[in-house]
Amino acid sequence: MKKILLLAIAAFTAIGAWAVPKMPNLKVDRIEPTNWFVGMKDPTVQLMVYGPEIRDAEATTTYAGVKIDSLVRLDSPNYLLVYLNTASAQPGVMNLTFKKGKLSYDVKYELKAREMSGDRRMGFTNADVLYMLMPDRFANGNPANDKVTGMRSQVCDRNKPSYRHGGDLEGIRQHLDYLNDLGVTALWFTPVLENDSPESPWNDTYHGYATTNYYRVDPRFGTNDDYRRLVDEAHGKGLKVVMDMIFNHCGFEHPWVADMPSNDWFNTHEWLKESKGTSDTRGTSFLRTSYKLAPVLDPYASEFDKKETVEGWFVSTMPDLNQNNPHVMNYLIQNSIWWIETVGIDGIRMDTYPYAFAGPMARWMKRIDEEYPNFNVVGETWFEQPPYTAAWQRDSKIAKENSYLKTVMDFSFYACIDSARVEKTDDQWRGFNRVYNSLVFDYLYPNPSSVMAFIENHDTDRYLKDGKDDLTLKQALALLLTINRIPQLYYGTEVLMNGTKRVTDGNVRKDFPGGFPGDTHNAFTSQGRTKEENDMFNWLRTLLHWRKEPGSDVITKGKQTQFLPHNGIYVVARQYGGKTVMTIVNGTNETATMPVKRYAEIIGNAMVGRDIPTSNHVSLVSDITLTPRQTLILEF
Ligand SMILES: [Ca+2]
Ligand SMILES: [Ca+2]
Repeated sequence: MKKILLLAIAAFTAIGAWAVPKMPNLKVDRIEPTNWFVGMKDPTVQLMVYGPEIRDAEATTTYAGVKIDSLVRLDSPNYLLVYLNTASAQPGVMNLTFKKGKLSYDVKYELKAREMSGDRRMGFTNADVLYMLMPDRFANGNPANDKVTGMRSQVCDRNKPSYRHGGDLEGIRQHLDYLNDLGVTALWFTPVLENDSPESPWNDTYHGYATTNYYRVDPRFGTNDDYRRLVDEAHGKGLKVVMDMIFNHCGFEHPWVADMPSNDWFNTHEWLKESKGTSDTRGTSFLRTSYKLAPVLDPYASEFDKKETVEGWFVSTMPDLNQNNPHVMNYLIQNSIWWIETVGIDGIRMDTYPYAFAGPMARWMKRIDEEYPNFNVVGETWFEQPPYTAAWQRDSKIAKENSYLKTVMDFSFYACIDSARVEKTDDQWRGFNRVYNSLVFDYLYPNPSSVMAFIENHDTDRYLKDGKDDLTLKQALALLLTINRIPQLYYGTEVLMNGTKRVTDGNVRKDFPGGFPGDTHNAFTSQGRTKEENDMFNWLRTLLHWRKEPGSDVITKGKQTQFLPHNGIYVVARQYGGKTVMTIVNGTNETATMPVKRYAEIIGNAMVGRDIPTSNHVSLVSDITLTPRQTLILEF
């Protein structure tokens, strides 16, 4: 009896729900891109319109020169894609009218004049030295934005290595003179876009790789206007800015996750669920990527392995975007152009490059090249064998398809230099032999001068590990800054910052001393630095400033010659316009002798060389004796 009554109530409730007519609704919550630009080589733009049940609306405009090419209705009722053609439009605020039955909704949409024309000086080359930093960990210029009301995380705690520490764009802006004094020429900082995720032990958000809004700087770093101001001031001081972007995935709290625009917006995979049954902490089915990039280029790779790498999620909080959906890719391509036009960035560092679908990524690179021929993009290609990374560089003869990616990262150099730090250079495989053997493969790169090298970054141990050994650090930096590469430094190397990932990634992402309120140790000033820090800073500063001199085109254009390590000593030379630079490193912990006759083809008639960092003069007519782990960068 009781059961029947309950059923009756349920039936009544259901009928009641049917009986109440639904209020018709038509409203636009947001449009992305938030504005667009006229004068682009490709005049079409995809507007992603967000609004409850907007999918079934019609869209019109009466703005002169703008034509609506098509409307694309996705699986979710709450998005509508409007493709505009702006070929003959003038800058101004256009009207867009959305209509559904008798309902009508008007919005204004701005078409700005294009600011960053194709011939503007931009991009970065081997004449630059990139300085990579993490905004949360470099300097806190505005303690008022450390916690922002309304954000999901309200934690800012410098005692916790995996939580936010309060650094921001203002902190970077306040230290541009420090960076200029050090002598770097370009800044790459980890992503600055909104990462509005809850804080949890598995979900640190300070690193910025889980975007929740592609058109907004995270308010804990500042505003979009702050970003523009920082770029403008950096340019005023001769510093370029490289923006870190992620096309492979977004953050779990991006609105696309709760309300998927289309069923194939993300790579979700029923087939993977069945085969591995993985689910994340929130119960969402997903498959983690294997983190193995080999299958992407492996001629023998199984379809399973390829899919797992490219379509698996990076982590449970980073849903994997499906770039094969052309609307997803249009969204991402436009987003990169929007930031170039809006803040004037000089380059992009693309995260997890081979984890995204290669074809659509190549389409992106071609589009950027068409709009900004001088622009440069470096892709994170984390594989430690040069034949792999070489295949990702534009115009590679060993790739199946052209990536059109101008710059790749040299993880081989990183791995070799890391091993050479502790290994004696003796047989033909160990120590600096590794670096020699790695550079051999430059015959595979279409453009070795456009490969980016580094000795550490935010994802690796610090070069120094837990030590402070500046002798091997100087060896690594001397090679990094004189071989045929675009060099990239990591913040704090200049003041001997160390740490390993053994316990937490936060240990390789420590706060820069002096960047935070209450710091008693201030490494931003020579007075605040210790003697050891000043020794390292000044050594590097001298080398970086020398590298910027007009006469240093021996570095950018010079022919490179390397000698097989002999007596434990590794020598690489660069020569151009009658000038020679010879980088000499003693890869042993003993005194070693360098017989000058062996290097006669480089030394020629020169009698003496000047060591660039110390200005000491070294005779080239008699054999050179090197102290344990000594470095010389001789110019003659
Ligand atoms: Ca702050
Ligand atoms: Ca992917």
